[in-house]
Amino acid sequence: MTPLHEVIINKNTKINPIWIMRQAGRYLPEFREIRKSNPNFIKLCLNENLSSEITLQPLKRFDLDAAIIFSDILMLPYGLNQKVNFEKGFGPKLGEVNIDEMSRLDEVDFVQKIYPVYKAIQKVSSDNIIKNKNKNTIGFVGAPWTLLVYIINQQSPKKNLKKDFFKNNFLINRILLILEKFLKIHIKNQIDNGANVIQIFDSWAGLLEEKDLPNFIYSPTLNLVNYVKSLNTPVICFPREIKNYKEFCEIVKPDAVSIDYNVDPKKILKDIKIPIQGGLDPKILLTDKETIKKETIKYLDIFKNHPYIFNLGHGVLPETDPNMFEHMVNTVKNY
Ligand code: 1CP
Repeated sequence: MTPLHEVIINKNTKINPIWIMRQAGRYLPEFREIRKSNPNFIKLCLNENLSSEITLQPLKRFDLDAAIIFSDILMLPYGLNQKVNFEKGFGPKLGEVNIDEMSRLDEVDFVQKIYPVYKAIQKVSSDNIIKNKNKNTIGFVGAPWTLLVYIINQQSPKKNLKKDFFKNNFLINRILLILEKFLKIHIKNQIDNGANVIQIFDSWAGLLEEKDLPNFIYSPTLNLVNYVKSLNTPVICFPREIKNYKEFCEIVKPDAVSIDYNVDPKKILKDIKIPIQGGLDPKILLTDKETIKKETIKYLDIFKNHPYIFNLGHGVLPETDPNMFEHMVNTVKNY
């Protein structure tokens, strides 16, 4: 069994596997080199040779226990024929929603449009670095709520969330139903091609008020979690900055939960029984070796009698020095 499966399925507390959100990409010079000659991000994700190579880059440098496939949560709206562009210095820009066209889309056309993502998963999961070394290939999707945010807002809500976001209830409900259908298809294809853990990223869960959580987070995510479980694959949820992780876990029941860096690790340890992942503030990697070691060990100490997967509390920052990243990985491995 892989170390990740040992922790998630067998609740092993003796080992601390490690992988890092956004480990493939921005902070690595070998990624920037490829990116320089591939200005179109979507096209890069759809180039299975390059996207599988990028996926494996961090595993060639560091002793990580899993690869996360180099793709993006916005490949889903792209597959649904919404225009998606990534603009330098701005982030994602999405086109208008054509709900009738989206409703008519069939499974074959969707899968065909993003097929190279699945080919890349096949390549990664059968590579010797993964297969012979007992490591996982992590597939992922954006949670329905976070995807809805991008689809309707047409850009990151970090910049601004449309004032009339919730106005068209009918449209929102139609999109949520379409997302449910195609997220399941996307998950199934990733698993069929070699992904053996699924992570659901709900990066914008923290935008919602408590009264809206059942409708937009609990119910649609529970539905997906049950679907992944039915495919005998462990599922990790990352409801970033949600007001109440305990309630989320009791209702949605993922196999493991990833915590953000605002969560008090000692408190969550008392609140939550399922395996926990992550937590360390990515900004710690911008400090010095001593601080990195101290903060990394702090998390390992707190969770030493709890099934725990080491990770950060959000993605690794682009300005991170790979040597500092390595120092963190080695601290975990030598613990
Ligand atoms: O070179 C570049 O400019 C591209 C930067 C980049 C990269 C490397 C983007 C644009 N996406 C990715 C890859 C990516 N995205 C991965 C690959 C695997 C990995 O190493 O982890 C994953 C898992 C994602 C997931 C993703 N995309 C999330 C969820 C996680 C999170 O960080 O909260 C989100 C919200 C996105 C949307 C997205 N993709 C890229 C940008 C700039 C954004 C918008 C972020 C925002 O709204 O602030």
